[in-house]
Amino acid sequence: MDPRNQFNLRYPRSNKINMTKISLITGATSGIGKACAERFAKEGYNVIITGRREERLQNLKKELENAFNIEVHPLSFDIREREAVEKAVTSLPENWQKVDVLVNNAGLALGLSPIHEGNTDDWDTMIDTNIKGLLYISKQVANLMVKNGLGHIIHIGSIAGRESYANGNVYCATKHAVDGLTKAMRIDLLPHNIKVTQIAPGAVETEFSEVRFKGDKQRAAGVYNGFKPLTGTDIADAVYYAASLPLHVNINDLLIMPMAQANATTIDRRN
Ligand code: NDP
Ligand code: 8X3
Repeated sequence: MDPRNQFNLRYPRSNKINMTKISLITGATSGIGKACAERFAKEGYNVIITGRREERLQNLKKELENAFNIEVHPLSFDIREREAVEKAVTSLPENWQKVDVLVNNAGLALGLSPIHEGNTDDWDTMIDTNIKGLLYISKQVANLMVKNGLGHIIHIGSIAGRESYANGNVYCATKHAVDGLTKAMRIDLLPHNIKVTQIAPGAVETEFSEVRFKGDKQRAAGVYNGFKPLTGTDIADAVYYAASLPLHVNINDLLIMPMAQANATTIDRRN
């Protein structure tokens, strides 16, 4: 059998074309995820926003509904808790179950230490959030997409998933895992008309470094000294671009860097 024909690809039912689309964005309380929620809402999507900080989710819901005349469904849970993730997705009201786009963005780095001095609690948190959390929500939402016969999963990877840098060991490993899962999921979900994309940024100025350095704002600010980093909006633009392409086109992978950053560790800080 010609392997190109093995999936008997089906295309979306025409009655879906004019329905309001839904995007589910994890980690929408800050940074890249918040910018993605804003961008999809601006484009007329109804959005499901997730994160642990309930008050921020409620504020964002008000803001987006007022600004863009769309609907927002906030879901507050810790993505590391498998049962909480399952409950959140399986209890979505029926009109929120046709998720067109899942943006797997929730994630973090904690610390920057050589392997023999690493904090093992921090390792667990990064692995549980960036890999296991991404898997838990992907399984649940992919199930909905398989039922719908269509979908798009977009992972926020990182330059840290392409290169390992000094003292970044476990964070870099989690983002290498996201890279591997992007490729694996694309294969598994191909027969179900589900696209899988990775958007991998270099330095983006968000709360990321403040989280990595556990509230040390001065050290966090130093990460972006002397050059113009990317913004959450720059990444949201790329995420939306990937999501907006025709059905037959998929962006497999995009590596997006600030102009001043050549690779994970070479940054021109003369400005
Ligand atoms: P922020 O710290 O600004 O945002 C992180 C988001 O992840 C928050 O909304 C946070 O929500 C959510 N999150 C973290 N842990 C959990 C958890 N246990 N359960 C649920 N949600 C969680 O950082 P960024 O916007 O920069 O990071 C977003 C993604 O981008 C991450 O995956 C990061 O690895 C990646 N990235 C970032 C880069 C950068 O330079 N900033 C570059 C490359 C990739 P809450 O705290 O409310 O739960
Ligand atoms: C975040 C970018 O370079 O701090 O993924 O790892 S970096």
